[in-house]
Parts: sequence; structure tokens; C-alpha cells
Amino acid sequence: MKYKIMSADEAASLIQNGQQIAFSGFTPAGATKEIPGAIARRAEAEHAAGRPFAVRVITGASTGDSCDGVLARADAIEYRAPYQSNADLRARANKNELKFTDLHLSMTPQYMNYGFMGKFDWAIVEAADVSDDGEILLTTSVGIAPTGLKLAEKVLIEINEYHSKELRGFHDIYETANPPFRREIPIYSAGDRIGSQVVKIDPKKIVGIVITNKADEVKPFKPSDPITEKIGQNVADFLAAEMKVGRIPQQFLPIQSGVGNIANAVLGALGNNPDIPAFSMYSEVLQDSVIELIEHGRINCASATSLTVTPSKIQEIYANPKFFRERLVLRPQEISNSPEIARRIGIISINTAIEVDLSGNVNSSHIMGKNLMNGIGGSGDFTRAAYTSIYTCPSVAKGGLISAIVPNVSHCDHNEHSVNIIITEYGVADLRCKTPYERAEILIENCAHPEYRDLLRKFIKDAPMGHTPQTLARAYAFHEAFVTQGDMHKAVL
Ligand code: 0RQ
Repeated sequence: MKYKIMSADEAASLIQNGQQIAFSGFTPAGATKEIPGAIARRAEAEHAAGRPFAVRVITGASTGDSCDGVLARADAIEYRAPYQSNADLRARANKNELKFTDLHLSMTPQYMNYGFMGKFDWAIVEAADVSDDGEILLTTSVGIAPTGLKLAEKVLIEINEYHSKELRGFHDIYETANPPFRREIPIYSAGDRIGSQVVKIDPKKIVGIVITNKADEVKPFKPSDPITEKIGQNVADFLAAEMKVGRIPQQFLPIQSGVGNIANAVLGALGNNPDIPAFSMYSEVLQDSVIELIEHGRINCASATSLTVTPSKIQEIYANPKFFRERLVLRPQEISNSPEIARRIGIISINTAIEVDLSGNVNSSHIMGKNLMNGIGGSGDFTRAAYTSIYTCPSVAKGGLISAIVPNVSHCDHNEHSVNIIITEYGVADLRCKTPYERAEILIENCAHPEYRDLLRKFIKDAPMGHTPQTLARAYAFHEAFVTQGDMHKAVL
């Protein structure tokens, strides 16, 4: 290899205070694991010497603790976008100790391309291989890496020897032109390939290579509980019933599914339902359950921007690369999350809500209107463009002290015009083409926890007549009760 091999600390010494870096990684998959730690050490040394040191960090979505966690704990982040799920980073964002912006994930590469984020000094990416003429074989995610590699002045690469070079052929790298030159993205079904297997850049931009050998920091799932399983079951039963009445075609439609335990249970239930045929996925993240369903012939093919699977699952893939290469496609996030494609191929989107209000507005990102949880991620990319958009959540949180069905959401990510179906462990609220009063009623009767139904019914009954049941003075009575008394049951209506 013609590039300079260096230590992570040597690489970090090249980074200057205030610089903007595009990192690879979408979830812990494909995130860099060595250089961020070295940047954190450099920040701590600079701070100890009384000098400021923090960088602007743009990634695909969340990353692993060895990127977001170490940098946040060292106070080395000045600005961070577009998504995170790290406790230390979240705590600092919620104290405004660093600037965090929650962005639609499909929009992030566009904002980079349009210049909305300013100049990129560095791209720091994990790769399985790099050729002397600048062909980079990415690892388990694509995310914003191609855009960062194109725009950045200089590039550092972590070659991670843990990942197999058999990954060649899993990626489909395709870049869109900026308006007014953009054309349609020619993907007509989930498995279509339209791009190249590698990212190609000018090799002169590559200033150093750091070698490592570490698995992605993907944690195994908690064992599923009865509530999660019931939600999964309700989603599968709803979709099977939709197929039966002809609202979903017999070939079924591609599924997009969010991350976490509920998403995992939903996919498990879809896979086990004999009335649902083998299906495809057009999603952003593929978790362990997808690999199992591919192995069992229940998923035909899956497209995403990240392969967020545990080390044992990635080894299964590396042991059988030909089988999986034919069934998995990893794309840049503006393609995996493209609303154009989601609308064309008719995806069924399934994401998670923190709370839902009686109009059908969904909050996926903030607690009590104030504190960031993770972010919207790709949920908005898919929801607005979906054939049918579904949100799932348990009917209550914090042992029942919080109702997930509230008069008004305390923060709105997805509005009533884009949200079609709400599913809790109690049932399904089909909001499609319903009036505001009808929506409120079915949400209360089908989805709310029985302990909160009378309070919610009272909110509707007492509302002055209008197109939408609303009483502004009591709009946040549920939240107010939790914030002041620790219990939404005490809402004064
Ligand atoms: O708190 O961690 O203190 O126990 O929120 O909730 O029920 O464990 O569910 O892990 O799936 O997270 C929406 C946050 C759900 C996640 C969200 C508290 C609850 C718990 C976690 P603890 P659960 P999950 C994919 C596409 C982003 C949108 C999306 C998320 C913690 O799924 O970030 O789907 N989604 N994007 O107690 C106060 C409420 C609450 C509440 C739950 N109403 N009030 N706390 N919690 N409801 C992502 C990507 O694009 C990469």
C-alpha cells in the first residue's frame, strides 16, 4: 500500500481545533473506532494546557461509544448532527454544553452537498480495503461516507481487519447530482443495483491509514417482553388483514422498520405469520432478526444503509458471502432513505413513537417537550412518503406514570397528515382518512391504556366545539401533571 501507515495519535495530531469532520458510521456499524479516541485524548491534553479544542462532528446517524461517547466525555464536540443515541452525548446536548441538531437522515448528505454545513476539513472513515488508486471498500455501513469522502479536503482511513474483504459487492454506491441537474433515482424494487461497489476518490487526499481489528459495538437485544410481543403481533395481524381485504397486494410490499426491541419483535412476528408471504425490506438499518428471516427464506432481499448486527451474525454473513451478497444491498443514506423511492415502491414504514396525540401527531424524539432522547433518525424520511405509515409504542411509560397517548404531543416530529396507523399492546388505531373527532375516539378506545381513557374522554367531551377537539388552556395538562407531580393520572382537566 502506498499510503502512510500511522498511529491513531499521529492521525489525531493533524486535526485542528474547530475543524469539521465527516465520520463514517450509521449506528455503531461501520463507525471509526480508533481515531475518535485519539482526538479525545488530544482534546483533554489541550484543555489541560488551557487551550480550547473541539471539532464539528457529522456522521450518518448514531455511532458507537468509541466515537460519540469518548468525544462527548472529553468535551471534544463543538457541533454534532444528525442523530445520536449515546447517554453522555445526550446529557451534554440537553445541558447545551454542545450544539446538537436533529436532521432528517436522507437530507444530511444533501445539506453537505449544498454547502449548508460549510466546509469539510476531514473525512475519517472505516474501510475493509483501499487500493493505490483511491478505491475504498467500506465496511458495514455506507451512511454519509461517500459524500464526506468527496467533499473533504483530506482523508484518514481506519482499515479494520476484523471485516472481511468479501464485503466487496454488498455496497451499491450511487450519488445524485445537485438541482437543477438531478434525475430520477432508477430503483424500482428493493434489490435493484445502480451504482459501484466502492467509493472512488483522488488518492492524493488520503493522508494516512490507521490499522485496527475490532468488531462493531452492536449490543445484543434484551429478551422480548409480553408487551413488545403483543405490539409485534398486532402489527403482523393488521398487515395480514390489510392483505386479505386487498389493500396490500398479494406480493406484499417492502417493509421499512426502525431500530430497537419493538422493531425486532415486529419483524419476528411478521416472519412467523403464515398469512404474510416472503417480503423485501427497503429500510435504513438491518438488525439480527432480518438476517435470521433471510436465512429462513422469509425475507427475499433487504436494502439499507447499515448492517447493524451482532458479531456472531456478521460472522455468519462472512462465512457465507455469496448467499448474502445476492440478498443484501448497502446504499448511501440519501438512497436508502429516499422519499422518492419510498413513495414509488410503496413501502410500509414501521417506526417508534415516544408519544402520540389525539389528532395523530407523533413525537419520536423529545421527552416532555424539552430533552432530546435520540432524534428522528430516518423516521420522517419514510413516514411522509410511505404507502402506509405505522407508529408503534407501549401505551404507557415509566411504570404507568406516563401515558403515551396524550391530548397534545409536547414536541411534534411527524404530523397528523403523514401518520396513518398507531399500534400499542391494546390494539390498532387506523387514522387514514378520518376526521379529527374520529381519530381522537379510536385512539382512546383502541390504543390508550384503560387507566387513562376516562381522562382522555373528558378532554374531548369538554372541548369547545370546533373542527378539532382542543382546549388550549388544558392542552398540556397531562405533561404538567407529570412535571409537577410525577404522575399523568393527576392531570387536572
Ligand atoms: O427510558 O431508557 O430510561 O428506560 O424512552 O423507550 O420503550 O425502551 O423503546 O428503545 O425502542 O426507544 C422512540 C426513543 C423508543 C426510539 C424511541 C422512555 C422509556 C425508556 C426508551 P429508559 P423504550 P426504544 C430509526 C428510525 C427514533 C425514531 C425512529 C427512537 C426510553 O425508538 O429514538 O424510530 N426512535 N427512527 O421509558 C417519557 C414517554 C416515553 C418515555 C418512552 N412518553 N415519556 N419517556 N420513554 N416513552 C432510528 C434511526 O434512524 C437510526
